[in-house]
Amino acid sequence: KVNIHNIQGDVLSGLPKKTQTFMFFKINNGKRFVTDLAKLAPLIKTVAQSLQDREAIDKHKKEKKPGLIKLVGANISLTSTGLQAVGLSGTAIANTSLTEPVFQAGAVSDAQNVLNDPLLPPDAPKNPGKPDWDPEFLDRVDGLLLVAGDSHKTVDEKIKEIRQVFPADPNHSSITIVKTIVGDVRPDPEGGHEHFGFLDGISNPLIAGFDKPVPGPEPIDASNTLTGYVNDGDWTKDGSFLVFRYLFQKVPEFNNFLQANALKKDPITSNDLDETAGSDLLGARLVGRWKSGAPVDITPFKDNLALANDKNRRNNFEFADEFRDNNKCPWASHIRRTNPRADVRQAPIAPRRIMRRGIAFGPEVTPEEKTSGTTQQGRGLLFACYQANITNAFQFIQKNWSNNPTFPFIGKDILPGFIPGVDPLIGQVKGPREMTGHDPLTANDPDQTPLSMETFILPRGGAYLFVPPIKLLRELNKH
Ligand code: N7H
Repeated sequence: KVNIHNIQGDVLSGLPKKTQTFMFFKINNGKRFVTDLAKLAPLIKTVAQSLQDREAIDKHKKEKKPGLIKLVGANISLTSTGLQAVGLSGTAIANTSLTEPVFQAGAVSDAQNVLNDPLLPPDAPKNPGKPDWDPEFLDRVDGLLLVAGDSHKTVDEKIKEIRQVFPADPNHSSITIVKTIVGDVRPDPEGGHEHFGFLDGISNPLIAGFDKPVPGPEPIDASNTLTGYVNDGDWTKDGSFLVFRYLFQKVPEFNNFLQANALKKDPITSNDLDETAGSDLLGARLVGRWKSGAPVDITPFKDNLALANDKNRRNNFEFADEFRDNNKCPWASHIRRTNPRADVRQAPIAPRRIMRRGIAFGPEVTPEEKTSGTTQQGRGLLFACYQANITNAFQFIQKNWSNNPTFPFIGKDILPGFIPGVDPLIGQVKGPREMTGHDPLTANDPDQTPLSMETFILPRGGAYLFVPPIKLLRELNKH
């Protein structure tokens, strides 16, 4: 059983949100910050409180009351430099989860050396050779305050409360906010859909003993999401690691690409597909789900809204039919890459699972953008995910699965000579961005022409953060 009073709310239940403000900060005075953290602790929403919020929302919906109830929650997390500023480095963190080298080295180093983020040229006037990110993320970032709620007004009120602990004037505050980003759930009918139009937030790991079981992947042990469950006496117990990625999406370009490469024939009837049907089928095969959320492993060639809306069926698949090939769902597709289910049955998958808590940002595509087919305003996903160890989870997914053209390894036995290619959404490679298996008519042909893809998702920032348990926020001054 997990201690729901000691875990920050976004980690397990997720803070309910229509909007979320991310405030990245630097610590000006470590000692004073430690004292301030104890003052901040009562303003931090726990899992127990988030669960109450969710119950209140359910009740409100059941009673068919209009509007949204006023709800807001704040969480805080620290990067490795932030932990250093409060004395949590060296021997102070020996034998705890915090020694993880990838976390210690930080997000910039990982993006540059491991994840293949696009880099600034070697002769760039500023930050040469560093990831091509917004400069604030290349500079020191010590922590993140996030505030999620039903409206900008409620969130701004909570930020005012937080500002009593951390006043805006840096001479009177232990921190300075260096970057603020606001995410917003898209307006209806696109609520819950990310900017490419696909329903998001369907598949997250269920925690054994915490979440209500739903048909689908086996629940995982809490130790895969929460820190401190492996070593006895680890005071990081009930913490977690947060990976944040500031991901811009090129929506008109993505839509044009789907149209230009629209699939031509219905694989069942052999009838010609019109452009819309052909591009929808291609999109579904790149993601592994239709825009509705229905998984192509269950409904490969035609969307199915009843399936998409059925929580007991829409995540209940394994990519494990008798062939296990690219016919129904390409090996490269985004959801098969990021959670390969039975494709990796030989190794434990639980340590790779991430708790995703992203939110969209930026405006809807404008008519001008649609006509010109080019992005003029920034939009995308404020990607956020929680895990007990970044190396085993987020980094592993991005590096060993999404970026790796020869994954899954079972492919070698099933279709010798076949190269699956990279995750069409987030795969980052130095060479050509290609995938195979996109067209059902040639899905398993080792000699097919690969689909050559532009980059549709561009990282512009990121941070690796530790989300302390509530007890540690209160008692850090004793450490
Ligand atoms: Fe992905 N998208 O909208 O197209 N993602 N993702 N993701 N993603 C998923 O099943 C998307 C990103 C995962 O358990 C869905 O809930 C976009 C990163 C994982 O079956 C959709 C971006 C990473 C899953 C998208 C983006 C992941 C998943 C289906 C960036 C990690 C669950 C909805 C802008 C490295 C897989 C659902 C499972 C699902 C999209 C980024 C990972 C629609 C637009 C960076 C683990």
